[in-house]
Formats: sequence, C-alpha cells, structure tokens
Amino acid sequence: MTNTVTADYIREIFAQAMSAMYQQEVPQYSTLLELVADVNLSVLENSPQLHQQLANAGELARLNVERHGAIRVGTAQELAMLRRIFAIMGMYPVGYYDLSQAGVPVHSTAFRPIDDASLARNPFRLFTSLLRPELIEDEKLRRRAQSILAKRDIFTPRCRELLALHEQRQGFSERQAQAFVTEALETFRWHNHALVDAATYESLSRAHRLVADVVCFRGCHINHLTPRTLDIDRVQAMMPDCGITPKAVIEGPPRRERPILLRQTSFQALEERIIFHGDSPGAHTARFGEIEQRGMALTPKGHALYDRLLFEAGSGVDNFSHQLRLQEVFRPFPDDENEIIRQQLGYFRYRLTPAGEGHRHAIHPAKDVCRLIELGWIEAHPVTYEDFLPVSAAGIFQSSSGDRTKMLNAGRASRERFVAALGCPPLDAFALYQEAENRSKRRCGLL
Ligand code: OOG
Ligand code: NI
Repeated sequence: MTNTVTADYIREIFAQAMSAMYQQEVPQYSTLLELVADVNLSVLENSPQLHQQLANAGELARLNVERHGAIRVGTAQELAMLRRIFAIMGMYPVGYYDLSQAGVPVHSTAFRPIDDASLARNPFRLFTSLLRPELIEDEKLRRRAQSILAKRDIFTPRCRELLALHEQRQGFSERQAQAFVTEALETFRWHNHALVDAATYESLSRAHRLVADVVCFRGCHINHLTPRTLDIDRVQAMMPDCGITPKAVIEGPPRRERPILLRQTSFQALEERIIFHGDSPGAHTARFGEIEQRGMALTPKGHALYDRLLFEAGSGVDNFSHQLRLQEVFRPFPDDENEIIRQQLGYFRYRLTPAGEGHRHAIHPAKDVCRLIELGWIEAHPVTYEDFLPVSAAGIFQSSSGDRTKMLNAGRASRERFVAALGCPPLDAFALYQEAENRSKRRCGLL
C-alpha cells in the first residue's frame, strides 16, 4: 500500500486526542497541565545546565507532549484486543506488575514505545490492568461480574474493522489513521450510564471499589493522564493554590541531583454523578489527576538497592517528614554520575565528544568508561526510566479507591495467566534499557 503513515504518527495523534478528551471530561486536568507547563518553563529558564542536558539527550522536544495514562479491563479478550490496537500505534507491552500484593485485585503491564527514535518523538504510555476475578471471594458475586463482562463489547464495530484492515494490509493511509484514532478513543470515553442497577454496583463495590469500576461501565474509561514535570516538589506545593488537593506524600525516591526512576503524586478522584440501570442516580469516584518526574533507569543492581532503601524508609504520614527521611535513608545511593557508572547502578547512553572522535583508535571495549569520561572523550547521558513502580502504583490506585488497603488472601502473582490473556509475554524492561546502552557503546567502539 502506498502512502502509509507511521506507527509513531498514529501514537502521536492518539495521545493528542486522548489528552483533548480528558481535558473536556476532567477540567482539573487542564489546570494541572497549565501548572506543569509553567513550572517546567521556569525550571528550564533558571537552569541552563538542565536545559542543555535535556537538549543533548533529545528529550526537550518530547517534554511538553509527554504523558502516561491508565486503564483497567475486565477480560482476557479485552486485553488481547488492546494489545493489537496499541501495536498499530507502536506501543508494546513491557513488564508485569502484580498489584495483588498491595490489595488491588488486578495485574498489569505498560504499553509503550520501545525504540530510541519512537521514545524521543512521543513516549506515550498506558498502564493497563486486568481484573483478576478469582480474587473476588464471594463466588456468586464473581459469577455475576463475569457474566456482566461477557456481555459487553468495549470496542466499536468500526474499530474492529479497521484493526482487521490494518493487520491485512500492514498499514493505514492518513484518513484511515484518523478514523482509527477516533474509533479507538471511544473505548476510553467516560460513560455516566452504568450497565448495572444500584444494588449490583454496591455489592461489587463492597468486594473492592476497583471491581465496580472495571465491571459496571460500557468502556474502560481512561482514569488519569499524567504530564511530566521537571520539579515535582514545586508543582505539589503549588497545587492547592490552583484548587487541587494533592495526595499526602510524593511516592518514589527522594529529590536528588541525579534523579532516579520515577517520583509521582496524584490528586483524589472526583465524585461523579452516574445513572444506574433503572434510572436511579448515584455517584462514582474513579478518575483523578497525577504528575510525575522521571529520572534515570536503574540496572537490576541499582533497582535492588532502591527497593531496599525504600523499604527501609517506610511510608510517611506527611510529605515534609517523609522526604527528610528518604533523603537520610538514600545516602548509600550515590548521587554522582561517575560513581553511579562505576558501581553499575544505572543505564547510560554514551557518546563520543569531538576530542573522543579524535582518539577513536585509542577507544576499545577494554577501556574503563569512567577514565574516558575524565579524559573528556566520552559523555554519558542517563537513560530515562520509561516504566512504572509497583509500590508507587499501589499508592496511586488508592487515590481512586479510597485510602484503604484491603488484604487479599489469594494475593499471589499469576504471570502465566496474564501472559495467556495478553497473547504474548510482556517485554523485559531491563533488557530494553541494556540494549539502548549497548547500542550507544557500539557506536563509540566500547563494545
Ligand atoms: C493505575 C495506577 C498506576 C501509576 O502511575 O503508577 C499508575 C490505575 O489506577 O489504574 O498509573
Ligand atoms: Ni499513573
């Protein structure tokens, strides 16, 4: 077929359309976007060094379009369809997250772009959770949930047709791409008419608020969209002035010179009017807003150190004391680029400097990277963390399901079932980061 558009283009227009829809649906999200854009601008103005660093890493352009979102589906068939839809947008499942440990009856993956150029253009990601009905203890209620889910179709007929067309022809024209995005968007739209009556909603909600959210509606509404900020502490502090009440503490690692992984905070879900089957009115709280600040991806060794320190820090009640405690506990995690490289805690993209180009013959795999950096022959740019953190995610889930954690007795990961539902194993995030680092090393002659 001639004139096919790229997957990157389709993802870009989809992400834009999703953001526009969510701004209409949740006005506070618009406010948050403005606040984040203001703060990012002022951070860049005040820190030419960071500005340069982001520009060098090719991340300046993506900053203003960068978002992640989250959705929750009810059945294996729904998840498998999403995998095919997102593949058209160049988004592939990465990672397996077991949320049952945190008392949430779902397991998840993140659909996201994986190659350097696609990430640089628009790294749109969707945290996608699948309900685990086996964690609904009451057998009658479980069957009821499953039969409601079996009857719904969250995709439009036209979306299914276009998907089949794409799979047959391996591409879309511009017009088909636009139509596909419009149709796909319908799946994520909010519906204020519930599929069930008030009593059914109540009993599902008693099992877990998330269960009611997944089962009772016609689609899998986008439940939040998250812009990326360069200073989460500042945005968090300014949120109340904009009429937004943030969650008590910022999740993830402490503020650092060399940010690592992901820091996040959200605001409580809105109570929205809904209409039950049979026309009785009700309310549902599921949709919220969130901000994030991204740092460097960590190696398994770095990640293990992060997990250990986070566990040691425990969970704080107020943000101020929690952040102080984190700063204290995270001392053993070096905050210096060379030391992070030396201890192999993080992933980097390496690049030859002009001086390095001049000494290409002297650079070979046996050379010590830190020494080459000291000589000014090589530059190291941290690889940005593109994924999610299960502990933080558990905290985020709570902003939409009330600040209470329910223990689930069958809370064991069930990766095989997830893989079977998805239709393929999710990719391994560590392997992707390692490949990005290796590609850069090969270009420098370091591998
Ligand atoms: C997803 C929560 C996870 C994050 O940023 O960690 C998430 C959900 O509530 O469906 O989005
Ligand atoms: Ni999120």
